[in-house]
Amino acid sequence: MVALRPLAKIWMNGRLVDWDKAEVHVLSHGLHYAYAVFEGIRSYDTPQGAAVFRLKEHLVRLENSAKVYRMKLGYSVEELTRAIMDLVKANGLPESYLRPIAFSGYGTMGLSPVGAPVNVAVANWEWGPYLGAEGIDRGIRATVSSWVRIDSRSLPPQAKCAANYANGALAKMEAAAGGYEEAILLNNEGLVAEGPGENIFRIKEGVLSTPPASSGILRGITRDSVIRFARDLGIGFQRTDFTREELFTADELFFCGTAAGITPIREVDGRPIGSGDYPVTRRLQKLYEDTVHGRIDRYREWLTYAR
Ligand code: PPE
Repeated sequence: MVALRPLAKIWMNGRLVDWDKAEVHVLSHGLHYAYAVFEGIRSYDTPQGAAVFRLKEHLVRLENSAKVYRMKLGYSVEELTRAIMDLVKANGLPESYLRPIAFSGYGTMGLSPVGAPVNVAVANWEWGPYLGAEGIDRGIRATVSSWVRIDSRSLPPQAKCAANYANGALAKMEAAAGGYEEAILLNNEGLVAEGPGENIFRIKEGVLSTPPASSGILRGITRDSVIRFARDLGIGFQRTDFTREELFTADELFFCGTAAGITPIREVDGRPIGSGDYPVTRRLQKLYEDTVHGRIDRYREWLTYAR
């Protein structure tokens, strides 16, 4: 959670408006039925100024989420790229979290959004690491949730729809009430899926693994970057399901996501994970930090500089 500190502007339906003027009606369709698809993106300070990490991939995922929900965004990836660049410049923060969102607006009521206008907005704000800077350093304590992850027969997890986050919020609140920092959700098969806002990775005997897209997860862009890093660093990697008990017996576990970065998990349901150091996780964390901050030529194509 973060307390929002207003910035100057929000991009809304084609133009930059003052932060306080970016309002919607209480009878907006999407508010009632969660007919909203969104993204979470970050800009980082680099030696060449503010740069947005893997912007194209995030916007393509937004397009795909909209497609699943038969939503017409009305803006192309190029137009949204321009909007995001204009916003980053207007608000002047080199490092920020960016939230594009498309949702059904005011005009009709009833479950079907057909006939309701689609609103598209992008805001940004200052947001430190999702699970805390201390979490990145020391690791966090997680619990396996009693809530089961949504699956593609009910609510397609690969479409980043607001509705999915009701499932995540139940898990997150349950974890917090039990004194844990984050939840791990299992899928309908009882296999590990992901966190409410993060993908999960396991390391055992030097081999990195993560559940496949079919396990009921959002196909994370950070997850994809980590897989590429593993390949480039020569770390063994498998896309494979794992069970709850394989969490407990891992040498290392970590969560990853745009908001969370790469955050080690030091304990699951009271069981310490591995020896408490995270040698493989640390290598990936360092490469990730260097990459997003534009310090590595090899991954420069993942950065879009604000100009
Ligand atoms: N799974 C879920 C369910 C998820 O929401 C995220 C992003 C990820 C995996 C990681 O995806 P990616 O960011 O592309 O690597 N969660 C966003 C935070 C959600 C929230 O607002 O809370 C994020 O990290 O931006």
